[in-house]
Amino acid sequence: MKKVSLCLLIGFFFCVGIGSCGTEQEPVDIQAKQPTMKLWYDKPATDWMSFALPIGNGELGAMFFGGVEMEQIQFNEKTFWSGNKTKRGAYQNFGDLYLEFSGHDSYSGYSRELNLDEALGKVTYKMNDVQYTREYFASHPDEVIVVRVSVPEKKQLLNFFVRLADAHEGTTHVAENEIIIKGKSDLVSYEAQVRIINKGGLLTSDKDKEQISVSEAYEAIILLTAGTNYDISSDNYIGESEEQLHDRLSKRIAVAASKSYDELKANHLKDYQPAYDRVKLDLGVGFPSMTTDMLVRSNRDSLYLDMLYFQYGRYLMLASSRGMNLPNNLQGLWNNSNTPPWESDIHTNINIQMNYWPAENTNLSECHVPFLNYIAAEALRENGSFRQVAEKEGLRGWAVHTQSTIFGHTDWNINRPANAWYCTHLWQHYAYTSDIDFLRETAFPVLKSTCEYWFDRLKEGDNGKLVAPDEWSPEQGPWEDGVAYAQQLVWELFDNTLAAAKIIGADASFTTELTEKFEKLDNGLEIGKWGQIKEWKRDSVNLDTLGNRHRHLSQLIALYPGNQISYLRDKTFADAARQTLESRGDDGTGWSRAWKIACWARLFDGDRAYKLLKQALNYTEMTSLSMSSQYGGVYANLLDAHPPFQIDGNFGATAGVAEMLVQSNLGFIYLLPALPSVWPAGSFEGLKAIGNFTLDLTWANGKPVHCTILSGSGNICRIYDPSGQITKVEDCNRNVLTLDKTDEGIVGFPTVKGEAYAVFFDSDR
Ligand code: FUC
Repeated sequence: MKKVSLCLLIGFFFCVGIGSCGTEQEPVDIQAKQPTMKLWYDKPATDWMSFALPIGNGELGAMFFGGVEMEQIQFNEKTFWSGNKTKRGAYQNFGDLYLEFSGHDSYSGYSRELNLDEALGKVTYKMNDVQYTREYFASHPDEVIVVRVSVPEKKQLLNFFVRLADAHEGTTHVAENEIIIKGKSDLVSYEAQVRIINKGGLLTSDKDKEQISVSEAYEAIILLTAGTNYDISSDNYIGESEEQLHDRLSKRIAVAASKSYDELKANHLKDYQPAYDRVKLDLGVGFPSMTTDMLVRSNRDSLYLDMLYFQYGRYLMLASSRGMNLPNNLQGLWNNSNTPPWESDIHTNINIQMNYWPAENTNLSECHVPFLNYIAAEALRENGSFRQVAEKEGLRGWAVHTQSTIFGHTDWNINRPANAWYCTHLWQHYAYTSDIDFLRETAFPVLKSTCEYWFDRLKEGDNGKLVAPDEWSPEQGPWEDGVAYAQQLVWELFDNTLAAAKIIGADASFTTELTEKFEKLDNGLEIGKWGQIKEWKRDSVNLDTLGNRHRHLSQLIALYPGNQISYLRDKTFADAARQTLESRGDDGTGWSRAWKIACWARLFDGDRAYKLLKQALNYTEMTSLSMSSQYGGVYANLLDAHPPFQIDGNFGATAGVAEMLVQSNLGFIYLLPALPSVWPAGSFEGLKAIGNFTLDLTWANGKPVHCTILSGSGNICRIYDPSGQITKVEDCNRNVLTLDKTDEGIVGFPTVKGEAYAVFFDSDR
């Protein structure tokens, strides 16, 4: 900090020349030249799942079709669920906003796009020589979805009807410039409001037809907002009365309506872009001339598609996980059914976790927080259902079943190890941010309570080690003691909690018990008959066979997202993990393919990880539910296909790409650990490493050339450099640092919080 001001005193130009300190100027300015990131099409969408395009502000989301005569904007809000504390229920479709442009049947030059750089949808076409333009965005600061329809030169040619359709049996109220729908589900009351602001022309409302017509305008702004009276902090999950909900939404839309379109858009960009722009990826190719559906359908080898799919995951994260303390669900935020597959729920045996795999390392830590706060709220809720699951078994702590809802309801097969898996997310947030207050206040109470659950639950197995009794390997095989899935997750829990206990200085009796139990714990790593990581303890389980292509990789938790298996730790287990992955095959449901990207990246096999990335980008039109491993992939709108649409595969693939570029899970940074041969040169900006380091890197011929590391917390920085490629590290004043090198090839240097360091490489080595 001091050095920043000194630099400012000396003068900006001098500083640029020599490099300065702090975040303002980096010693080596790496600029990834990422082309425009945009999905685009030359036709309107005809199918919601595979063609419509998603926008969202973290809580409120919509899918726009871009129909010319009839625009359909289906929308959702994260808290609109059926069900209650005791009834499972499902995430609900909220409704549709329709804009009907009668007579727009012969048009030309149609384009429909979703620009990720601006989180902005756009539809343009020409009719009778007039250009019609629509823009769509979901504003986080103004809490509304904004649609603008316009024609140039103030030609008063806009004539269309606006309707708001409730996906339930609520009431509709039409006033001069607004439409309101409201009603009640099992527990929550809901309401949506639309406000129309016309420039030129006039608005006429038709109460019978429940629509408003816009006539002879040259511009119209349509604002949409929606919500329910759900409140996670309340005992019964309900906060406001219906009137209070109505007042809140009315105020929200009135404030938004008082702002100009330019102001709303500027607010949106100012909010979105700083977060999205933190990370850039440049693989050396430009924006392609073909539509996105053609790209994914017949040009899957495109490197642009790799960058786009990577950034799409980050876009979807910002669009579905900000604000309220609820995680994005199986479909993130977007759902057009009142009976969606698996209730579009919070699914605990891979899906919800995968949704957050890219949150920390792709520099969207704040998007992780809604999930983390949800975990803390439910795990520690007095008399909450998660605690009751444990209580019923006579245990302390908490546990969940495989399915769960926003009302704490949890059912279907008990999934005890999920509590440990959830805890790894709490720990990761600390590991990446070094936020000790978060660790002490939010994470640790949950970690401790979860450990207590397992202290009570574990028993001594035949091998004298502590094993989790009666467990399942999702989602196949028998229930038995010491299943790899449970052991490996409890191992991560104990490992993380012990580290946390030391950092915050937890009470000695707990730490001692944890240390003892950890030493006795079976770590879930055993090699089986065909050289695999065993999924079950007993050899007689007839599913633990070569060629079992089951979609879950539960016995490989220790490889990814866990940390026990690595070629840098123990070759035998890494080889066994490879054997297991080979046996599972390269197909799978959408999320299964995505998981395999990260697994191969952890085995440092870039080309195989890349093959899986392309497998994840397998074009499909299959929208009905299938458990078969052949149909997984993506739709034309690049939403992941389980099938059906399930967003975990999007997030998993983004995390997988990040894992190919940087890993930091073993106590040091490994740059380009799994670079595929098709990415020989490139650069990235802004990926995060554990210890709160932000990395920019340029590489050529498959090797690092320059790296800039911003130290967010002043931790010691350690980089894996087995072949001695690092020639020097300079601080922001170009002082060459003395490096500490270990026999294992790890180069370390102390850092100062807020300062950037330049790492230079000899790429001939
Ligand atoms: C898990 C998976 C399924 C599906 C479901 C939502 O149970 O095994 O493939 O993704 O979650």
